[in-house]
Amino acid sequence: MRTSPNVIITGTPGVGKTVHCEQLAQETGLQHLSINQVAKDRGCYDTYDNELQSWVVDEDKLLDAVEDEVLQGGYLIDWHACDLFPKSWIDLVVVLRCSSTSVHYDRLATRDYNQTKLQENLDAEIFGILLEEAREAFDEEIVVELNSEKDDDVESNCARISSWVESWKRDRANKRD
Ligand code: DAT
Repeated sequence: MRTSPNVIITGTPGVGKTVHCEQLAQETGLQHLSINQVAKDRGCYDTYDNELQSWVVDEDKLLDAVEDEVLQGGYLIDWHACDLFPKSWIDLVVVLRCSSTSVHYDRLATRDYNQTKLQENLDAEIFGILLEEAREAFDEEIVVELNSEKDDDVESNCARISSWVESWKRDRANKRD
């Protein structure tokens, strides 16, 4: 049984997954598992999508690559998709949102994205695609939507997630006693 939870931090590119995970790793001691990095380091890429300027991940390879670690518990899983992870691995799914399209645009404009990729990401955020995917893949009570527009949001979101992690650990410890 895990003694530390696994938390998915998901959302459209540019919503703030990396900044949240870095701060949360410090606050909670959970480990930041950047799936982009894992896929790159462990050769989980399949093909390259020229139009979207991105590598397509082989999901089976990726799950095999992280399974042993994630099953130990204590990971912040940082990726734009969440519905591939088995339900039994995951204790909380945080979907970050950027409710201002102009703020989101400004963040993505600093990246080297072509017009198709930029627009696709802005649209995905406007339509809440990743929130919908998370709600379809996991039980509704473990899916939390949090806004990430200002610095203050990062602080309050991380405080909220950290306190959830602490109470999850306390509950688990009590169950073991
Ligand atoms: P992601 O990992 O989801 O692609 P990121 O963490 O790299 O996103 O954030 C993209 C940029 O936006 C980065 O410069 C940090 C900034 N940012 C994200 N969330 C923010 C927030 N709530 N307040 C201020 N800046 C934020």
